[in-house]
Amino acid sequence: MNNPPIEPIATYIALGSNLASPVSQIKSARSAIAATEGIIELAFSSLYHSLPMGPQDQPDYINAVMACSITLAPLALLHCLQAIERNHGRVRKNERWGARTLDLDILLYNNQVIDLPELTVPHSGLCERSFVLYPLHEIAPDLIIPGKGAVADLLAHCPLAGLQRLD
Ligand code: 5RU
Ligand code: CA
Ligand code: CA
Ligand code: CA
Repeated sequence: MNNPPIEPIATYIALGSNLASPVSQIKSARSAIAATEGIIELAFSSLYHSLPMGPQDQPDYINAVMACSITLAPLALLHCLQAIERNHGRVRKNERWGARTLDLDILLYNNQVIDLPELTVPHSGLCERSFVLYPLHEIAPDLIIPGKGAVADLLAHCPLAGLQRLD
């Protein structure tokens, strides 16, 4: 058996877009993720408008975070999310951290620490990025990040950096 059934796992997924109607991209991605076999949506944050971090010569972003219950192994989840990115017009460029129609990152997979060439969990940028911490805190205020501490404490040390919650 290549994919033995597993107990449902709590996972948090970050969504981001800054090309081709970002709000529509995020809403469509949410539907596509929830429609995937082996994934059930538990919670979805507000949408947030954010200034680009890293390379700044690109459009502003829309970001959000989704909590799911899943019965997929970590790499199977990653491959599902990459397929959804491609279906939303994501084109991989040589440029690192450039503009994209859709970016889906696995932030957490239960309390597991995963260190594979393709996948690092908890996500490496999680603790410094306001566009991840604020929506994550909105849907999981008591969450502890393995090896990093409480989301509430990380957030208290993270500048908003232009982040705005949309209604
Ligand atoms: C360096 C620092 C590189 C922070 C990256 C997003 C970073 C972004 C996003 C906003 C990137 C990775 N800025 N910059 N939202 N992704 N606001 O989703 F995040 S590139
Ligand atoms: Ca589903
Ligand atoms: Ca990202
Ligand atoms: Ca990514």
